[in-house]
Amino acid sequence: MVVWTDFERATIQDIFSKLDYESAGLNALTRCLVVYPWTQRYFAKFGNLYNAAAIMGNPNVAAHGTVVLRGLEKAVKNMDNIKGTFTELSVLHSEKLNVDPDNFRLLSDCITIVVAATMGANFTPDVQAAFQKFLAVVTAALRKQYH
Ligand code: HEG
Repeated sequence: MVVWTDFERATIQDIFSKLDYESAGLNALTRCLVVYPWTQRYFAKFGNLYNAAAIMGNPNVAAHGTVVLRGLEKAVKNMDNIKGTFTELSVLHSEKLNVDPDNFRLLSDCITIVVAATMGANFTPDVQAAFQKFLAVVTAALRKQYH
């Protein structure tokens, strides 16, 4: 089981309590689809992903960015059982969506960049370490049902 310090717990709760899910979700997913264009293959039904402007203005990308962050919120609320919380989501990504699990880290890094850009100087090295630990645990949970 993952051990969280009080600082880590407080930091994660604090970041999510202040997060604007709509804009952070859109910005993180857009960044992922632009910087790692092969991730677009999973979102064929989203319509026009032709270039950065099209991705940024695509309402399906915006909606899905928010869905991802709402998914992360579940982990924030269940920090002592993230693996259990994401069992079904892991099966979905593995067996139905066939998402290459390496992509979890790529999207996680995009989320980190967006959060860092929003927090500015408050995104200290300690805060960064706590946030990246949280995303690493989420990624491990999402990978768990792959075989
Ligand atoms: Mg995934 C669906 C969360 C990474 C591709 N993703 C979903 C859903 C959630 C979610 C909550 C909705 C599940 C449902 O409808 O029951 N995704 C989620 C998280 C992360 C992640 C928390 C990692 C931080 N997803 C991820 C990555 C890809 C991907 C890296 C592909 C590059 N997700 C994906 C697709 C769908 C979901 C294609 C289905 C979208 C749809 O049908 O609208």
